[in-house]
Amino acid sequence: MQKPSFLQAASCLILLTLIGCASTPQPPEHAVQADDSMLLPQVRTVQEAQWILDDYARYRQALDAVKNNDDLLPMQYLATQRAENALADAVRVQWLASLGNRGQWEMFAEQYNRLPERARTQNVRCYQDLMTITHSKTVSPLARELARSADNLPASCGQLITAAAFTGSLDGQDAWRRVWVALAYNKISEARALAQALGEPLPARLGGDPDGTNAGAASALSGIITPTARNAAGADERLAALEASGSLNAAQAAFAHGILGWSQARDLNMAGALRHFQAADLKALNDDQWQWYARAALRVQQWPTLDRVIAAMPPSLQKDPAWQYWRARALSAQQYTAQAQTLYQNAAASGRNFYAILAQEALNRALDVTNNAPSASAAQVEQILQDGAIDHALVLFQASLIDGDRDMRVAAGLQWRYAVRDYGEDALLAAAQLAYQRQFYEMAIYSAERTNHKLNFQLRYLAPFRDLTERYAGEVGVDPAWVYGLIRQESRFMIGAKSRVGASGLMQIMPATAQHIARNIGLESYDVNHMETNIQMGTWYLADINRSLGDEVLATAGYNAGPSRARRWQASVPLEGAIYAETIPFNETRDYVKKVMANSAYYAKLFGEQGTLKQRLGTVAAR
Ligand code: BLG
Repeated sequence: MQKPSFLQAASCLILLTLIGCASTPQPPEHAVQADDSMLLPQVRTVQEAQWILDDYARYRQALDAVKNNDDLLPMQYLATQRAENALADAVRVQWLASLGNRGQWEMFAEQYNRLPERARTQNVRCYQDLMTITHSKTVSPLARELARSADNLPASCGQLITAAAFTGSLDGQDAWRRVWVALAYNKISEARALAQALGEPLPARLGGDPDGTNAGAASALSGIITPTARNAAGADERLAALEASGSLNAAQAAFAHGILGWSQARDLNMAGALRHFQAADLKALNDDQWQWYARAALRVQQWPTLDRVIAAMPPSLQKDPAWQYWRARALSAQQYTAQAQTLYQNAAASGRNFYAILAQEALNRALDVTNNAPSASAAQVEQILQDGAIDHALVLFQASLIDGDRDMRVAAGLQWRYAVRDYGEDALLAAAQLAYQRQFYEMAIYSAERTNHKLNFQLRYLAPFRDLTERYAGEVGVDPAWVYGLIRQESRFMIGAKSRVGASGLMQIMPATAQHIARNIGLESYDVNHMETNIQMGTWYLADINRSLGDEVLATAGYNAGPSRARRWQASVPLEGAIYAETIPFNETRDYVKKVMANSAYYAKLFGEQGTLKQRLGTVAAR
């Protein structure tokens, strides 16, 4: 084992403990080799490291204070910052939201001006423009643009639109559509405030019959489009009855169809969804609705419809590799081979995502995992260490390992991302190597993934703990490439990872699931955060679901959303794996399954396994 670096030693000293300070990782078989010169002592004093840790403590206090609407601590914290950095941005963003929410405009204006452009969130921008309207009655282009959108916006943007409506400067059609959008997203008070600003308050009881006024129509629409109304029986019939009696105008009825189509598509009632979408106002669809329109056509494999839907999507969505790929499929199903090839090429060139891989396979190209750039030299890695922001991130990371402080590790990640934000490709690869060296695996992957031309697959697809993973995967008979694909997506190899809902460790196991697993494999006491236990439990669970569902795609969905949901999402006919994955109703699980399967394809290739992603996705049996 190599000696701990000065960085490690300093952190340990500061925290007055010598246990748990990580040693230099042993590189996995296929990964870049550690280079002694990367571990040279750094030009940092213990005092400097201590300053960083104290600063972190103040950062936490400032964030807590913001939650309690206390302005003093964030102010003090920001005043002590020596340079722009990610943690300061994070505090300022939270504080600005709190100031905006309380209408503390003087302080807001001062802090907003200090927040770098790139850190300005939509929420904070809306508060900024709300301040302007409040003071000068000037309606911003942002307010007008947002009023035309059908997106679910932060509350501050809702307030901005309402304030703009008060000045009488919004297009009436747009503004009323925003009332309907608010109702569809169950933001009833926002809908009421906006209607009031438009001079037609909504009735106290919503859902009544339309009476020819805007407020009456909105009230009637709410009986169809709010989450409760659209999930209750009879929404289709209510809309049909109002249309038949001519009591909704065309825009109102078409809006309601767009919401019912969206809702039924997410319930996997694709025939109903397509009927509604065909009667919808396409200009009033948001991106999520457009994508569900396409998914509805995809799941029932109506290729000409799918082709038309994608062709009508906003340009930014058409450029999404998912929709390039599916349009290519739709075109090739209709024998438009040449157009399909062009779209496959575009999707294939989009990087290394799920659809880029499928598009490459459609073009008969094998997955390429050859590194096309030499490993970073020791001097390049040493250069990265000179970056103050990297240094800051590493001190936090190292300290976070000592007592397993996850929040501190997250803060270290924020600083790391900030540090590499403008790095060129060589510097990114050197940073990835450095992060790998320090076992800061999530940032090794993050940095390596930011390159577009110079590719290092061993850093992108790290495979630490190889002996353990292969052993447990072998014991339960699952493909180690699949397990790695899953771990990479679950935790980025962070041993102490914990999700917002309480899933733990490398394989992100929930407490109740851990109990179920332990009972089944006869573990009496266990620590789900223990690296080996976590891999043992996770691989057993994956294999168990795979046995009962009989399919890697279903099992991956089941691992994340629960096996019974994965089963419920099967269709009454067999479905191509990619179609099943693309039409999973939960955003988290849909994204997860595509990423796990794409990762697995890369790991399989790196581990020398045969087969394509398409073969791996296979066909999901009928329910
Ligand atoms: C999974 C469980 C399933 C469980 C589902 O939740 O956890 N899987 C594991 O624990 C390995 O057993 O199914 S159930 O038993 O039928 O209920 C549903 O409850 C875990 C998921 C949850 C998810 N990660 C593994 O994929 C998670 O933590 N999501 C939150 C992400 S974030 O923090 O909000 O970003």
